[in-house]
Amino acid sequence: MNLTQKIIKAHLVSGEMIPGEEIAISIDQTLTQDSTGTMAYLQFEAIGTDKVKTERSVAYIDHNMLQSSQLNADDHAYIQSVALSHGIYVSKPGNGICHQVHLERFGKPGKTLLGSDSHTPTGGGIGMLAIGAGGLDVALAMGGAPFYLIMPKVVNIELKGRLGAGVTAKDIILKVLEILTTSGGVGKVMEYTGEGVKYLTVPERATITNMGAELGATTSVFPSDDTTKAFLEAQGRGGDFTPLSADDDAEYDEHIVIDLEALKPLAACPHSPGNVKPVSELAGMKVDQICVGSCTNSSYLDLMKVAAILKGKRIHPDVSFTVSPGSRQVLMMLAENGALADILGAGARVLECACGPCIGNGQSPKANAVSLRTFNRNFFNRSGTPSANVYLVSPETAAVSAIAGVMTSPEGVELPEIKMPEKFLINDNLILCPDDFKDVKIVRGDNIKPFPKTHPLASTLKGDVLIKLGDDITTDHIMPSNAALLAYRSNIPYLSDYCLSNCDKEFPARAKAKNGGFIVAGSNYGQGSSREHAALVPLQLGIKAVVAKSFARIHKDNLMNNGILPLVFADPADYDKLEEGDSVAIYDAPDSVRCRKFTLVVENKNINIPLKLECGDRQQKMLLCGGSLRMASGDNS
Ligand code: MIC
Ligand code: SF4
Repeated sequence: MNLTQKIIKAHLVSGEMIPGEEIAISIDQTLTQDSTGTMAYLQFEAIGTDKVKTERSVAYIDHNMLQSSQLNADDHAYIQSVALSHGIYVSKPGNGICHQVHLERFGKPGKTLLGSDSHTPTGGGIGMLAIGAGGLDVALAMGGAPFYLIMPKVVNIELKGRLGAGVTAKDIILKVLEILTTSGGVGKVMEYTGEGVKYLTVPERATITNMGAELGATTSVFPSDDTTKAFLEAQGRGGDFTPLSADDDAEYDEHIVIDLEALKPLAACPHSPGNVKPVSELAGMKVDQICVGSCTNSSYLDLMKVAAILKGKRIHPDVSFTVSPGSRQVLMMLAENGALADILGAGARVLECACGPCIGNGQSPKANAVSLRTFNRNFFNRSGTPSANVYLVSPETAAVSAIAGVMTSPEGVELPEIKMPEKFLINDNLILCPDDFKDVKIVRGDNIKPFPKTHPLASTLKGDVLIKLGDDITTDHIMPSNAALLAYRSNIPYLSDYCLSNCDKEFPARAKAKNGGFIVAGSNYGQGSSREHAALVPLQLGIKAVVAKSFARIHKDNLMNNGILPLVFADPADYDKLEEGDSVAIYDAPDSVRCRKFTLVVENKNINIPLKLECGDRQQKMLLCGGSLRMASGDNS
């Protein structure tokens, strides 16, 4: 067996491990973060479980940090109190980005981790089967329910040789993105093997598994070996180590070889992580802003490399350079060893240990800016500046470009040897253990509104095509996130006024005026974030179905969890037959769900379009009764 199959087998609750079949796995650990967490905990409360049923659940507060009014702080207080009162650990604001901190303090090889954030696969860097999901799925898992997924195909990515100077783990994952594109991982797990693995540290492996999310993959995983052991020991958690790898004769569904020696520094160009070019082709481009950080590249090792490049140098006067350390552990270690002074001395702006600019929470660049970021996503307007051009690069490319003021390749730049520490600085003062808190009262701010209610599937669904969208629509298009909107993550009625506003500002008003209707889209609809809000706001606006050429995994699950039909064209060419304003209907919707075949009657054109529903048996039942929560609570009202 390969490693993915081994971990799945050890957690299999139901189903057969045949790619494409629905399976259920038990979940050992969960994580939530605050921007998806408020909703997840409201749902968790609705399920009515007293104490969390997992081995370890952690609530992180790392996304909505601006606190420009009381709203964010109210949400933080709700999350802290609801978590502690249900046996869930809390990582307080300032402690760091969920994925970085989870890797440092909680992750365990061979365990399953379900997180309400699409970059949860970061845990694959230490051999976890770590999967991103909507908040509702995480809420159910916290209540002890298994997680349902389609048994993935397993792709073996064999790493040959060793990276050259200035070429990094970020360039490996950008290469994989160039090969597979942003939808090439859907329904698949990326499993890394080969001699190249042993030369990669845990944070480097985690950069790769983290950004595997951009492939649309279910998750990515590395073996757990001596490097993993040394990392866990350095975190004072040697006891959490288990060696894990694929069998020598393991079989895979696909095989990709990457020759690390031939790899060059790469960049993902606007506006997609899959739009990859060699840095050398972009060299000389004037740069206005550079941001180092995010859960992809903000580890101790990343920032030590940046510090080594910046030491004694000056950041170009035309560049605004920010650094957001991934965790307080990272920041404290840099402070202790002097590297922070090298970074500050060069002219960097050091931000909080949080997501920050990665989710558009501050640092929106100036109009038409070129911004280099070590992040994982450069979707249109995610930075908060619609005219900005964001390029995703390695920390090394970011640092050498910061000095030059133009895009510069770090190839061949020899850094002093930066070793993984034998002991990380351990200070868990901002982690709250639930056992230390008794009789916690749950605090609810005024901004916490109930989530929209779903209903059993109606027999006839009728309405207009309210919008026709192209390919690769991201959840950042569907539910934009920025400093102003993030504060309303627990207020769906408010957020619904911004649904799809990155595509058409009139959409919410049109949807309201028509009392809901249908969305039509191209392929890979809903790629990117796990935010359930991208399903909840259409639900609030009365969207009955999304008809697309194909869907991204997490968003499709979120739609079904909330009782919205994700329907696929039986013949993708039929996409061309539909236009905004068409009046369409589905008759006998429940029967259509039962046979997974639909007919979309386009009433104004007098044509019928065949559609398919691709889902498991449980999801079929869930759609009939109007979503996951109704099914879990047996609510038939
Ligand atoms: C992201 O990187 O897009 C986010 C913000 O972390 C999201 C979660 C969210 O929208 O709250 C994700 O990746 O799932
Ligand atoms: Fe935070 Fe960005 Fe990572 Fe999302 S991708 S968890 S916003 S740092």
